[in-house]
Amino acid sequence: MLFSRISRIPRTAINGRRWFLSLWPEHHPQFRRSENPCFPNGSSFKVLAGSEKSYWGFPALHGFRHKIHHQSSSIVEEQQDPFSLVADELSLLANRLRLMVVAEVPKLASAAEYFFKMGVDGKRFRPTVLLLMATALNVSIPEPYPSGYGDALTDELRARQQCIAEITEMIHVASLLHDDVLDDADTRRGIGSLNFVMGNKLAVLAGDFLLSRACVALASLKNTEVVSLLAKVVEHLVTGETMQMSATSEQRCSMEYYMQKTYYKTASLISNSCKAIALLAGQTAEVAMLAYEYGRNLGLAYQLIDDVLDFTGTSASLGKGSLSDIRHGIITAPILFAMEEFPQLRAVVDQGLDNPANVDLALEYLGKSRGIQRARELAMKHANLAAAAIHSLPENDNEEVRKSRRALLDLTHRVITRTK
Ligand code: GRG
Repeated sequence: MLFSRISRIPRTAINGRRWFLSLWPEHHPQFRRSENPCFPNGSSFKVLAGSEKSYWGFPALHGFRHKIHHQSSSIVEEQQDPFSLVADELSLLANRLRLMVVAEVPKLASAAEYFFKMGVDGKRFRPTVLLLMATALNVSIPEPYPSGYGDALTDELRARQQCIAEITEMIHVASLLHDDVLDDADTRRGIGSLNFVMGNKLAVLAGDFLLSRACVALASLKNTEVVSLLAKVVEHLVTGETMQMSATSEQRCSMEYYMQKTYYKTASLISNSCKAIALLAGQTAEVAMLAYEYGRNLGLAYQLIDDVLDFTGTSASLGKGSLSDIRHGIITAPILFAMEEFPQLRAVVDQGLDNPANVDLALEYLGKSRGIQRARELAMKHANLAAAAIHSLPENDNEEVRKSRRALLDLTHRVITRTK
């Protein structure tokens, strides 16, 4: 079903690389530079090609062929793994990030680079989405432009959009560093958390440092709308975290409160960054809103599944996850749905989940309820809304654009079937 609308797009000539965006502000001198705008001195380095790892514990889907029907004929479109579609660019981005977080003081330098090292740089979910969104929103360059002009503009725009992906990743990692301090976590991404290895003070400072580097990169884009979008995201991260730590009993047991907190903590960053990608491309407010809606719903679906996996782990059975949320007294969608079926669960939660007996009792209620299933269904609803946003984008017959849109649709499916 995901591909139903794509199948209606007429497949005519492929435009090659000469895409153009309607409101390109060509009078701005900063758009003339050819190097990445995040690097004031235009640093250059080797590009590592190829995919470094497989992601998310998904079944390998590299290059499976997806059959879609077009008018009377039946055509086969290559469905690529979304991550491998941008693998080369992700490697480039990872290298640039390592350069962007270099600090003057050695101690700060080693703290700041900690989660940008090869192998511990996470799933790179956000930059993948953003790079795919950048291609998905490209539109063809009108013909009268002199030869080569369109290519230069396209490269400039791509560099600016890559910069958004880098900023987003820096904000994400900064929030992880601070989160681990607040949670007193001892592991992250399979290694010791930075606070555990270097102490709370350095972890907080490294987070601040990453934020400051993200701000400098953001300022270099000289787009105040994009700056305020991402500044808002930082506010949302802090608000979401504070909502979680200061919730009253009433708020902790409210689905509305949980969804708002989830938007702030998880979905705001990806949704507003998707919007920033659209704005840099000079897209209309309608398209920017669709990009935002895609990111918002994908982010919500992602977190809902995260909350399910905390109970189930890779298997479908309850209690196989880390149970980290419930043991920390964090009430998530599965428990909230279980509470609707078994209101007596509220008293168990209120008695305190620092008591292991109450955790066991809560899990018992959850097991008897449809909580896990309903949380999955809610995730599916948001994944479908994300897919609907992609289907609503203006039609485009460029093969690269179509491929990226298919990859974004594919991600909506992967987000709800992931096992880690
Ligand atoms: C310093 C910006 C800043 C904020 C401070 C602590 C805090 C306020 C906010 C915490 C926000 C937070 C860490 C939310 C969790 C978001 C989340 C879903 C993290 C996991 O993301 P993955 O699965 O992780 O993409 P990887 O490791 O793959 O990158």
